[in-house]
Amino acid sequence: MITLLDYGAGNVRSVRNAIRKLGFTVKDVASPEDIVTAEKLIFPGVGSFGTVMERLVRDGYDQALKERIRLNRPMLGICVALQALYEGSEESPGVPGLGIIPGIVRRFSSPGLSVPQIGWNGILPRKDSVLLSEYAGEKLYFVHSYHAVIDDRCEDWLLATTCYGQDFVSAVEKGNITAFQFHPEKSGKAGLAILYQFLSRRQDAVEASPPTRRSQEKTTRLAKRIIACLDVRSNDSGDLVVTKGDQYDVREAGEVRNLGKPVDLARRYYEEGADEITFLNITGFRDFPLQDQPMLEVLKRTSENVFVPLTIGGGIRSFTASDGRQYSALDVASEYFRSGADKISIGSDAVFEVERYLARGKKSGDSAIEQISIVYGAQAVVISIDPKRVYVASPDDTSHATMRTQFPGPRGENYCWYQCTVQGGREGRDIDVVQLAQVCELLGAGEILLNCIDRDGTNSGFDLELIAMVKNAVGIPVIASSGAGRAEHFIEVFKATDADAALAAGIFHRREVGIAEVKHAVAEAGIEIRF
Ligand code: 1PR
Repeated sequence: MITLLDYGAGNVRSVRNAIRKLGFTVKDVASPEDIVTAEKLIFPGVGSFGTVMERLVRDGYDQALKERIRLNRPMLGICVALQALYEGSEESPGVPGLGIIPGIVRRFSSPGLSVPQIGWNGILPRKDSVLLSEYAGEKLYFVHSYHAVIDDRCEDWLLATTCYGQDFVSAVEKGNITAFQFHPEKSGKAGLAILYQFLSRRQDAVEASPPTRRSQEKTTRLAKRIIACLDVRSNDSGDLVVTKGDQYDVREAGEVRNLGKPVDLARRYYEEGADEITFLNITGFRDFPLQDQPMLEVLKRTSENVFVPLTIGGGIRSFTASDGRQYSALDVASEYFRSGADKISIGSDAVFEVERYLARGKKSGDSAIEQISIVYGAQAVVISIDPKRVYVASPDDTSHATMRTQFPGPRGENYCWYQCTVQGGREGRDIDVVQLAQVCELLGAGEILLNCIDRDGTNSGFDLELIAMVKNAVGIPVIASSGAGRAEHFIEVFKATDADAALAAGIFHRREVGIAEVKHAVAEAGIEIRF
């Protein structure tokens, strides 16, 4: 029996599912007493440092955790839970942490580094631990903007370090208390193997730790991610299907293309090695997602068997239901997180919000991006952009950010800008992709999913000019999307731009190119990848 500390701040469903998948039963903490007495406790850290600490204090859980740690009863903390063991964090100045480990958690700030760190990185074990005894050196999934600093005062806690711009603490352990900055429940089979050690180990096993496998490597590297994307909608018979458009047109001979069932395809991509899976509810803009039970069900069922990060987009905005009840974008996002999503992606609503920001000249404080980012952390908020090329003869012909293109327009125009669209590309707005990306970053978004309507479904390769332009304009990770047709296109996008991840749909759905084939080709080209 494993006890789970769910304080309602995010996706705890994945941890719960991972524990169940490994054959254990889960009990929820119902009182501070449960925290102290549980045989084994998992403390998943989701949300911002301030939100986590506020909820712990509100429920009297902070004191109970301190007591449990004093008694050295087995506990595994994940992500922000590791940070909560420290005295405080730059993320939430003035909010005290549990103060078990000396020091303040800092923000990543090396020049040129995408923040948050999102993706698969390695760890360098610094001492033996039962939990890492089966760890075979694979990469594990990290998602965070803040990190614990290596400090002589914490030597007795240091279990592993990782490099991202600088070396930081990626795991701590003392006696029966362990915490990881990475997410074992989202780290595929390698993560589940580590989690299993915690779930199954005897309480006295720390003394008998077998040696942890040590890498010859002196550093670790974040891998470029390969993401499989599933555009989902109901077909004309009302079944929820994975579809795929050509430049966003998903109908063929009048029918919505049906490329498979969402849950089955997601599972297939997990088995084939996808680093993340993204679901886009492509008609979400016109339906109210909380009434779209099948979509929530897809997420719930997928998260039972898929242990890599899941992103869901489509329809994340405020809404008034037919009974007059108001739902905020945060309500919609919260339901998605509760159903198993790790990140949500906002499309149309982000464009409208940026228009409001530009008209007002300041933040409103109540935009979907700000609200969700404050509660769940920037890393949980992805902006899905659907841009289209607009050609101009000269940069003077528009007020938008233009670039000289290698692919002149129909009338020989040598310049273009990228117009943002809403409602699945149906409507263009007077706003360009650089404005959108920069304002969304300012409002608290943690990642950009950069589609391209001109390239979508064409198999002609990513729009490298677009990707380089956006990546150079922001400090958050950018996922290159649209146009992948061959494994070489992935090599090209990682060599020609600083894209953090590359996403494809059509080639994977039609089995034209496999995820493993892409990964091997990218690795052979000398690019860091996770297998
Ligand atoms: O506006 O917040 O409701 O979100 C709607 C979401 O649905 C947006 O993320 C938008 O990109 C997406 N969407 C809407 N309509 C379509 C459509 O295709 N008709 N799909 C659509 C966008 C684009 C990619 C695609 C890549 C890779 N899909 O995600 O998967 O282009 O494809 P490829 O590898 O086959 O070239 P909101």
